[in-house]
Amino acid sequence: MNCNKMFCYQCQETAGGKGCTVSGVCGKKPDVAAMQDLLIYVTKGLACVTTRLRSEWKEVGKEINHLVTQNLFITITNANFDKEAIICSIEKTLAVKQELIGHAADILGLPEAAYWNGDRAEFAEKAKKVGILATENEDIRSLRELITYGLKGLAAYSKHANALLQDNEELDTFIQRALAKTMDDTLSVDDLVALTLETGKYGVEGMALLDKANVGAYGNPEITTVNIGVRKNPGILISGHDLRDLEMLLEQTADTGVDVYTHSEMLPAHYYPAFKKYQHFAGNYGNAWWKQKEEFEKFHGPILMTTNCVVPPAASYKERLWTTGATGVPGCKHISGEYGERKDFSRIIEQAKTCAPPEELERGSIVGGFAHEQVFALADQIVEAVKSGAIRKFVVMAGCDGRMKSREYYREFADKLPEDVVILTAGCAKYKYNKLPLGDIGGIPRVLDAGQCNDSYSLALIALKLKEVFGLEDINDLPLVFNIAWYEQKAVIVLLALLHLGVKNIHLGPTLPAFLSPNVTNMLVENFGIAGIGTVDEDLKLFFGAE
Ligand code: SF4
Ligand code: SF3
Repeated sequence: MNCNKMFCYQCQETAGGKGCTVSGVCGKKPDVAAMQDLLIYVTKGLACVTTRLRSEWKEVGKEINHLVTQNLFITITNANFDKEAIICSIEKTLAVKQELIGHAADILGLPEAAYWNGDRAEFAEKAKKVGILATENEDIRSLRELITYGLKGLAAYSKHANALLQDNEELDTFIQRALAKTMDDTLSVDDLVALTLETGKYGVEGMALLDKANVGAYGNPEITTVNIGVRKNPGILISGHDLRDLEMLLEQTADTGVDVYTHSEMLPAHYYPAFKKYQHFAGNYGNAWWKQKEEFEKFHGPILMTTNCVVPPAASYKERLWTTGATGVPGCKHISGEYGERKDFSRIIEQAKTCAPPEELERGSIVGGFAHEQVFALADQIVEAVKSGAIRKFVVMAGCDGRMKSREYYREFADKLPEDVVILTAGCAKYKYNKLPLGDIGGIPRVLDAGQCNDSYSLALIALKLKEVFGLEDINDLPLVFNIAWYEQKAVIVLLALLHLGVKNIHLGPTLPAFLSPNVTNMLVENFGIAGIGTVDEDLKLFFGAE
């Protein structure tokens, strides 16, 4: 199929709940969307080749695994808007693929993506033929995209672990095998459903790998009060999910008179013991990603985006926006650095020294750090509160925040929860309610924040621990409901991981993914009880029997 328009429906804010065809609601333009489509295509081609090489017992180097995960990460919503950077990644991938294909003894049966080669003059034409709509059967397309988006989220988590020098060859092998299978026209709907569930299994492994990497490097998160006001020094704001970048920035800013603030998904960094020694680690500034235009303006100092979510910047602060890793914005400066290398942030620090201190947005503090070990340490207290009836239920409200008005649902839902219900959260969804005065139950805060979206893994471990403590057979017998907000593809791998762990009846909102075809939606409803959301009052009644 030759598709002249862009087509992207990978995130929750997709235009009209169907697909972005003229320009992305996120700001992605058609030419960038086309290069992202081609990058996915050539990466899948490379994955076909590496999967064949592995089947011939040939080794595939770590740098190839890293190239695959980096390419997937680049195409995540709000990560990279820099067409030239994406074209360079396509060229690099093609060169690597051409070299590797020569090592295969047998190349029969490989799809066209494995062979295709071209130069940049041909990229735009080729991209028109390899986008999402190239798969005509809507169920096959739906499952291929569901798997691909899950793999993008998994690649992101895997890359963060790689940055801390933790690799899992089995995980990379799976990512590439699954990518290759999305190009295999002989696979049936049933085969792809099985692959979707297998992706969830590796989702758990990927989050476990990252958890191990984070805890190994920075210690177990612990209960922490984080300042949300400002100090008097100039500051650097660091956003995204990459803790290794934060560590390097904190080291390099020590004794420079420049403070470091976290933004959005970087907030949970404050919960790790290793970062507490930095006196200039000042607090968290602002809210979830989608408010960044207004908040970055007021920050006055440089902003370092380590991962999604980047909103294309206004001219007024573009000079102060820096990217690194998989992120990119045309016209913004990018800090490079390979795994294990020290990134040089000196230019950002020099810029910070010339900037005014951040403008105060709010005052006070928020509390978090309820990852698995911290919650296990409180287990007796929590179990007692459940047994005595002081805590009636838990509600998992992990996931993403976003700009749609319909997401006000989550603030209202949290606000109206019965007072004997505790929220378990992770990801940037929490900004809808983490500053509400929800209080505590016998000293246990009613919002228990485990950390970033990948720390949903902690929530799963906590649920499994409660199941064990209460001697239950099935995780679904716990006094626990799931009301998850999604936006981008990391939430897709979290969802698939929860399905793999046997969690049923997850409510997903504010809307169900546009990439789920009616048949695939039915499959998820029938097998897993997946549902959307209703009104706040309807859902409160459904979950808690409240009026
Ligand atoms: Fe549209 Fe979302 Fe794709 Fe951006 S990432 S183009 S908003 S579907
Ligand atoms: Fe947020 Fe982008 Fe998903 Fe990591 S920063 S949760 S949306």
